[in-house]
Amino acid sequence: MNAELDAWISEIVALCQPQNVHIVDGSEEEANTLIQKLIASKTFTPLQRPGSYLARSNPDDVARVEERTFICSERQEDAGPTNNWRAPKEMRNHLIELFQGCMQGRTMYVVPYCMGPLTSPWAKVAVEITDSPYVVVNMRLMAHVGKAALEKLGASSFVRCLHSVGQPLRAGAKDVSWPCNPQQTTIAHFPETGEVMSFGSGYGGNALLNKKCFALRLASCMARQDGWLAEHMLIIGVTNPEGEKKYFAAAFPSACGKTNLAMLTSKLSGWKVECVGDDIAWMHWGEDGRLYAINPEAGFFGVAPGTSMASNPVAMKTIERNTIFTNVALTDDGNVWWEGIGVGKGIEEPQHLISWKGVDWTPASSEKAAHPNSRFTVSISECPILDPSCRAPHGVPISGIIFGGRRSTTIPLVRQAKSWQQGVFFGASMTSETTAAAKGEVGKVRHDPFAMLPFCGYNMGDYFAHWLAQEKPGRHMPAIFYVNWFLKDSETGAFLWPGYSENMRVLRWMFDRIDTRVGAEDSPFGYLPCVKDIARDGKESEATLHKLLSIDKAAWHKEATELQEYFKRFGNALPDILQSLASPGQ
Ligand code: GTP
Ligand code: SPV
Ligand code: MN
Repeated sequence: MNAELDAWISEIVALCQPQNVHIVDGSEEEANTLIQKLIASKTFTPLQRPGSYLARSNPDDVARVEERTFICSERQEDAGPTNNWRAPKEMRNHLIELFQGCMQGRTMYVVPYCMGPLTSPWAKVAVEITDSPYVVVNMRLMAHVGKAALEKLGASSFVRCLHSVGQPLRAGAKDVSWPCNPQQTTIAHFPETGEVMSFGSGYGGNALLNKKCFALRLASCMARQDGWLAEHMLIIGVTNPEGEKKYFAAAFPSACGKTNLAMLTSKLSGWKVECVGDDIAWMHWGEDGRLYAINPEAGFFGVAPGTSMASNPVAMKTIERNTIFTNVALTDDGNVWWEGIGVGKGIEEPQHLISWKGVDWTPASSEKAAHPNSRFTVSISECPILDPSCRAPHGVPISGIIFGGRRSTTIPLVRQAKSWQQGVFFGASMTSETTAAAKGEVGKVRHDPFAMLPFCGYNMGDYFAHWLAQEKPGRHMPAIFYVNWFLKDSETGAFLWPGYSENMRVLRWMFDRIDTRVGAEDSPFGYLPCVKDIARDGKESEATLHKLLSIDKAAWHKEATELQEYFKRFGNALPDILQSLASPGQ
């Protein structure tokens, strides 16, 4: 094995005092054993769906906890004004106390994993140590775990991810189906030493440390140093009726439509979308001057509510088998249910369910049957529209970058940046209403630059500068767009734009803009589409399209003034060009 890994395992065994140690090999037999264990501990309920299971979390452990997530760089200014910071030494001491004996009575799993195709020069191997078998079976679907990763690692150094649910099982104590420790939950990142330590939560990005902790927070620091980009972006291939293909990467905040766009079913004849990834993109410049993206993940961890045959038939097919569902509702015939699942199939709401909390639910219940952040975990290989180049070692060439947020007012359906600088400004100016993907109030507008607010591992001002610095002679800069699917009618509160498969019309406009095959209206806010270029027979009125495509100057002015104020918090780290682009009327 790897000497560094051996030493680290011994160190963690001494600290956490597990009952057993299990080095994960990634085999089928191993997965089956773990699943049997999860069924025995009542963490998993087998479903009437091949190879699929339901897990219900502790109701206090249902989403990422941003206020307990820390960047522990030596200097506070390197974490910047948007991250919680603690001095590494102080945080390490605090965590060592928490981790002391925390795995007593449990098995400690050592999970070597590779992010990115095993054959890719951009792939990275890391190791997660966890006391959660639920985490192991999820990681198995979302990354290449076990022997193959270990072989790729060889004798090299690696990022160390230590995780515990923070609930030791003392002699004679009875275990619970979802052990966790919400009072003490702490997720700490040490970018300078390549470590993550996460204590107390077993859910999603708090516990699957390969995902947000490694592939975004730590990887964004590595990317800054080595001149590449680690981004909260889906990756898709779009093919037009002539058979020409372009790849797009798109950054929307959590629960704002990445998985849905990544699996779009086109209603425009001859147009096709294929999926490379739905959440994270690692992008490097090729020798030909183009930007190439790989998906570091091998699976999806997607939002369940709202997923239906009408909104996302591809996701519905993807999750027909071999899927782990967490915090959805259970039907009386042993299947899954969530709010919105029946749309388009005409399925009626069941008269009885077991809710995500494990209690009886009827249509008269005041609570939701599925948690709004309930999720499915499934291997990307189950996706029926997987792009043929999905595992290409050098990635796919990106022609367009799309930013977007969830805003019920002010931000138009789509705009194109007139330059790379204006595009970076689009990303830096992103705002979105908060969602159930993170603990806290839902529906509150906040700044979420590049959809990276919770995921940038360093000073966001430096991150803006890193993006600006990507533009160099000899490089073919992707076109940049800013979309908003979520505008609402101010009177009825209904969405003005149908979204989902109809987003293909906006993708078509962007595709054609890249080769300037379609015109646009030139404005200080960027290029805006003409109504006729987005319209589709009978879909919505001309008046609605005008509302979607125009800019309310008064609302915009207010927004710009507030943005200038926001930018001030970055102080000297803010590139001058961004402050000047934020001036009203610019
Ligand atoms: P994370 O996995 O948290 O990063 O989320 P995501 O960005 O992948 O979001 P996802 O595609 O799962 O969508 C989240 C929610 O937004 C779901 O409830 C969707 O139904 C809804 N949604 C997605 N696309 C659209 C759209 O085009 N229009 C509208 N109105 N809702 C959408
Ligand atoms: C997100 O919140 O952006 C997610 C879910 O993709 S989690 O993995 O929990 O971060
Ligand atoms: Mn995400």
